[in-house]
Amino acid sequence: MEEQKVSGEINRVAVTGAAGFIGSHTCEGLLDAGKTVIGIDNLSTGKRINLKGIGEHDRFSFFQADICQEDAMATILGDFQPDAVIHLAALVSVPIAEHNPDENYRINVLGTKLVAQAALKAAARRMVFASSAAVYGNSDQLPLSEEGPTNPINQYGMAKLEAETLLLSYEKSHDMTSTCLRFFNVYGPRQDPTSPYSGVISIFADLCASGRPVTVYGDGRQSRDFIYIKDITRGIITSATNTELPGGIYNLCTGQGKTLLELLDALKGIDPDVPEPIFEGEREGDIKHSLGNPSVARRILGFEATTNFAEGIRELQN
Ligand code: UD2
Repeated sequence: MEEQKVSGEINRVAVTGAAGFIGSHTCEGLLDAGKTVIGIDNLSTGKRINLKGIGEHDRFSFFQADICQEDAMATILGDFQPDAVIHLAALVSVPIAEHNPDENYRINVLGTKLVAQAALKAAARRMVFASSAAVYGNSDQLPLSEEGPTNPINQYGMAKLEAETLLLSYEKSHDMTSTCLRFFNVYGPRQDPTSPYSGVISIFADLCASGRPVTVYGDGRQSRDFIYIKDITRGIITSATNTELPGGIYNLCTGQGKTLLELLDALKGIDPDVPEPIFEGEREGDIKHSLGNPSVARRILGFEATTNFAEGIRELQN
């Protein structure tokens, strides 16, 4: 942790939500890129085991702290003096956010504000925020584009949208480049499969690995823009560390929809003996298709999701 802040390059990066699925992969990617990293997590849903590969790394330190504790955040970031802050900590469950709107607001909006204020106070030059395709709501104007309308249909999406607005207003009034990345359906190793509201890929991969049948809600022809974790972390890290890139709002997506039937085919390609799926009625409130437009991120960030779907699924079973 001795190396000094050098103006120009981004060397010191703080990551909130570091012990989560996306956070832990992000910390690994930053360390691989030679950065000095601190990870902050209150371990409410994040797990220490996610950091087991980097816990002893000499350029990594972990702090168990809550983003809503203003003093703790000010102290941690003030001591570390990050060049960039990547804010991934959140109340991540859409249904839990729906049932606890105050908690959702406290963590996903006010918590983001506190992190941004602490980042500014610590003179961070860049901030990256984990937003979500949930800000688009149930739009039929596919593919979903940053310039298109936002119309969140749940508390989670509303909070992410409000936090985006807040961060962009900070960018206007302060000397901190803010980048809001709208993640589509992220999948990859370490994603928790245990909740009924976990992402469908983690649930299916987990069931298939133990020879149990999956349940498909609906006819399996619904589609999502599934994006592999390594692509997501590349987008996050580039946005945080490339000082040439402007802030703003960007989709992180592949631009290619995959149906659940295609997902089942990919899983069958790995293990032809996976049991036949059980088909049930559609899940209430489900959307049929979700698809992002990747062209703005490609043009401005130079971002491209390169992981082939079948390869990404194969990585889960290793
Ligand atoms: C996301 C949210 C969800 C809700 C929704 C609103 C996550 C993980 N989910 O769902 O909470 O806010 O956006 O649009 O963030 N499926 C099955 N079998 C299973 C699990 C899922 O068939 O065991 C289906 C599910 O009914 C859906 C598709 O798989 O049609 C994708 O489900 P998902 O929860 O991974 O993602 P999504 O975008 O529907």
